[in-house]
Amino acid sequence: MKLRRSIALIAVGALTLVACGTSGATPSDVTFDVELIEIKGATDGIPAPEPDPSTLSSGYGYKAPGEYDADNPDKWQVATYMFSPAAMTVVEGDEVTFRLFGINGDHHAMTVVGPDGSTVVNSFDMSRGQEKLVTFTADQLGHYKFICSTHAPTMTADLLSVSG
Ligand SMILES: [Cu+2]
Repeated sequence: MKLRRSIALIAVGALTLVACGTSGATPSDVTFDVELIEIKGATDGIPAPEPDPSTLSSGYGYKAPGEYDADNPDKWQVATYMFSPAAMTVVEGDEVTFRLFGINGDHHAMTVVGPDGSTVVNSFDMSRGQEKLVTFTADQLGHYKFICSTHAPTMTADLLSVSG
């Protein structure tokens, strides 16, 4: 009888731990400073890339040999637009604010898509030198995608919403 009672108490304790989750984090307000940037790399030390990177994404830039540097016909350059940071984590239920700042690129058209594919933040525009605040509640578990359609498909950021 005592053994059965002990087993029952252990089972209840285990179920309680599972039901309460593991991290104990509670939803709060979270702000991420996200910059819209462009990074570039140039060389004349290796052959030019094939295919032309600008055919792979509107987020990739390419200046071919002869186009990049008139004084050096072998030199070429690649570039890409990105969000920095591009990977963020929140607790489900957090009120998330992106404080965006446009550093590179004259124009970006962006949206936020939820884990279920629904639009969480409608498309909005940003220009170089602008700061903009975008706020939404991360009320779904999983990956939110922050997408720039001007430089798709490579200018994206990922916000992972985890269980508290
Ligand atoms: Cu962009």
